[in-house]
Amino acid sequence: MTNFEIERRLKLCLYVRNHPILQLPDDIKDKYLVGLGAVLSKVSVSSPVLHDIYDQWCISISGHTYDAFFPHRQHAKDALTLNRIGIRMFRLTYEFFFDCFYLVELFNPDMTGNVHYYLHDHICGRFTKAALQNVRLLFWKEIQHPSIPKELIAHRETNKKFLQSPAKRVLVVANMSAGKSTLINAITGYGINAVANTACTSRLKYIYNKPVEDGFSVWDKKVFSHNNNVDEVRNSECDIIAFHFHSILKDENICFIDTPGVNNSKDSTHGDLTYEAIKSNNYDLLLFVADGRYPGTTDEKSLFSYLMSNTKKPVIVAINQLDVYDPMQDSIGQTLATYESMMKEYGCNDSKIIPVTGWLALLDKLPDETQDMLDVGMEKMYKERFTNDFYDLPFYVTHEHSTTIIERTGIVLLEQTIAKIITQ
Ligand SMILES: Nc1nc2c(ncn2[C@@H]2O[C@H](COP(=O)(O)OP(=O)(O)OP(=O)(O)O)[C@@H](O)[C@H]2O)c(=O)[nH]1
Ligand SMILES: [Mg+2]
Repeated sequence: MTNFEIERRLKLCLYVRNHPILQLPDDIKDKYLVGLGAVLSKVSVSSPVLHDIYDQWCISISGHTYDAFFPHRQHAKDALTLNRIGIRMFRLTYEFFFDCFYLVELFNPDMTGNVHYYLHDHICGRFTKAALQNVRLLFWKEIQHPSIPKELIAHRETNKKFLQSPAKRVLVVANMSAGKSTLINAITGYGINAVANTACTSRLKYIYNKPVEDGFSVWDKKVFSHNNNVDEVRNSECDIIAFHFHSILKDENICFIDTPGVNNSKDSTHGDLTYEAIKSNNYDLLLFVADGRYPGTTDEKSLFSYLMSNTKKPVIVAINQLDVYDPMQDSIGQTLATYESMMKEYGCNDSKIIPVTGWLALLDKLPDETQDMLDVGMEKMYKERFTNDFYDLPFYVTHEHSTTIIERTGIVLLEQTIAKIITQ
């Protein structure tokens, strides 16, 4: 699979909340989904990728998979026969044809012609050919027919928005333990990245947004899987993951790339990976995470100087970990000034600079019931602390006061700034 195909597969949302057959009795659903498997496997020559898409669709509709992904003409024909509930007789023609075209289109948009050919020549009878033509027109010429269920059309539109083009990429770089992984967790709203005090991230990790809530799709050691448990995903060491962000960026076709800290003296491959990624310019925006605890160290200056000589993309400087500052001893204004002069020194005049605390922003976004007691206690204590205007982090840049804690952590301003740059 190419990188774009992997990305496309991961961003796919297959959870369908309002499929018209959801409320029907099990025997009708079973007949329908078994027939769907027969058509999809025939048209795709039993592709494992489409098999997987089909399984997700079945789970979403009936809660389980079917052992039915093999060519079977009679199964396909059965799905189009009349159903009876009480005195009501009906055929699920439009729904069935839509699903056949749609799932094949998600697998490979060039193959919808095969769907039409197979259904038209081998499956349809006299009562169903007109419906087939009407559904075909949607996938061929985007002509909508009133009998095609609106909720299914909406599902397709949602996916289309994200599948047509590659995601905008934000490369996140810093020295070790500046808080890159934590900040990405805070932006996405899930503790998806492993975080530690010691060198933690050892390779590039791609984190994609999905258009709607649909669990976690993971690409791990060249295998695709789907999972609903964030703890399992965090421990899976996967390289690519997609889920719906809990963020201002939730509607953006966007991907964050987490990188290893560059100044790991024990393992220089970490730095090499990140330097290569910076130099590749294969991203749309670079997010430099500065460690606010030690403003402008030699290591930080050296990385920043490398950036300025090697990137052609816009840069945001997020000064992280400002929650550790003490109003009696430290000055956030002073730290900002240190970074502003570092940026000037290396010829960077148009970068945005944003003070943040990724750690508190993440705690604020995570529901209490998913956190341990210690974090809940810390969150409470720090939220109280953040009522002090000293910790109104965006104020140091915008000079406008924010009221909510989440705004005060700076994460909202950071997300807004990212959105503005990638949509320009
Ligand atoms: N107090 C505080 N701690 C933070 C913040 N952000 C990160 N940390 C802590 O700093 C340590 C390092 O955070 P990581 O997110 O793993 O840092 P990283 O830059 O990804 O580190 P590497 O992957 O090893 O380069 C962890 O113990 C985090 O909990 C913050 O905003 N405030
Ligand atoms: Mg990390």
